[in-house]
Amino acid sequence: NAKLSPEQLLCQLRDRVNVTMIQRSDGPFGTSEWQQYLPGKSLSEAVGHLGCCAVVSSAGSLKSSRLGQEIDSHDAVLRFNGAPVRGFQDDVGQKTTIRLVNSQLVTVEEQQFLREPLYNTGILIVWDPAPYHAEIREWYRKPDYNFFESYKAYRRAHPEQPFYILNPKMQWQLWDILQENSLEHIQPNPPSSGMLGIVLMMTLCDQVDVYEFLPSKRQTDICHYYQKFHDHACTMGAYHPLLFEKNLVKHMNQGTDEDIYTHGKVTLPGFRKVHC
Ligand code: NCC
Repeated sequence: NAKLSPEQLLCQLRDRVNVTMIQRSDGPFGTSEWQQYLPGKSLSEAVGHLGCCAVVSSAGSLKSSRLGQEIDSHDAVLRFNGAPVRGFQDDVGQKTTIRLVNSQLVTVEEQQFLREPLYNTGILIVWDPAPYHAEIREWYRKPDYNFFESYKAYRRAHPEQPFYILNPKMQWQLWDILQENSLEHIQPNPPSSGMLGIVLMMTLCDQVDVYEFLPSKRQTDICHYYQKFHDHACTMGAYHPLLFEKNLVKHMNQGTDEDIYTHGKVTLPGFRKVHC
């Protein structure tokens, strides 16, 4: 499963995955109505220059990890979907700089998304599965979940909180690299929020420490650290090509296997630190 060296792989990711947020210049978002909703500042302006960043997966293996302090010592922390910090600080920390959420959560769990104070901290980014290499216009007409009205409602309720829409082109640019670097055929579904978030942070930070994406010795069938629900697919993948994502991340790890085993921790360089 190692067609490219780790260095070559990092260069491919840096040069072929275009991580951008939807802007006014993106076709259907050029209307005067959308002008009021899309944030005025770019994401990089909103976060500034970030040194060391942490990506916190939602895996059950974070439970009893006591990684909270280490996670909070980073300049920025990325979390996913409805992953809480209240009541779990010892294991996952309390800082949330960016929260990446999927469009299903924003649409289907709309009432909770609009009401739950958990979402009011940090910068929000929503992503939606798009058809393979679709143009923005085509995706806009047929999103996987029609989250746009819920996005607008949230923006009206919280106009000061930065809230971006991830440009969907990135998911398939990343998927292509996953496919090219695995021997098996991968189902054509977009990468998980976790994998998208890792690459997002590699564009913003000098270094990215990822926690419990590659499971530690605490590996468990419990899906999330914040729920009692058991499902092996959460760690291994069903819809998302999670196993392939994890293989790719393992291949690029600049930390030690010991750190994976004890802390579930992988260290990746930011793209600014990658020289091709
Ligand atoms: O579970 P989820 O993911 O929110 O987890 C966020 C990311 O953490 C990594 N993870 C999670 C659990 C685990 N045991 N091991 C892990 O490595 C994954 O990288 C994952 O992406 C998603 O990717 O958006 C997902 O969202 C949930 C769900 O929609 C949200 O939690 C909102 O309720 C999906 N679950 C279902 O639809 C039932 C999940 O498949 C993917």
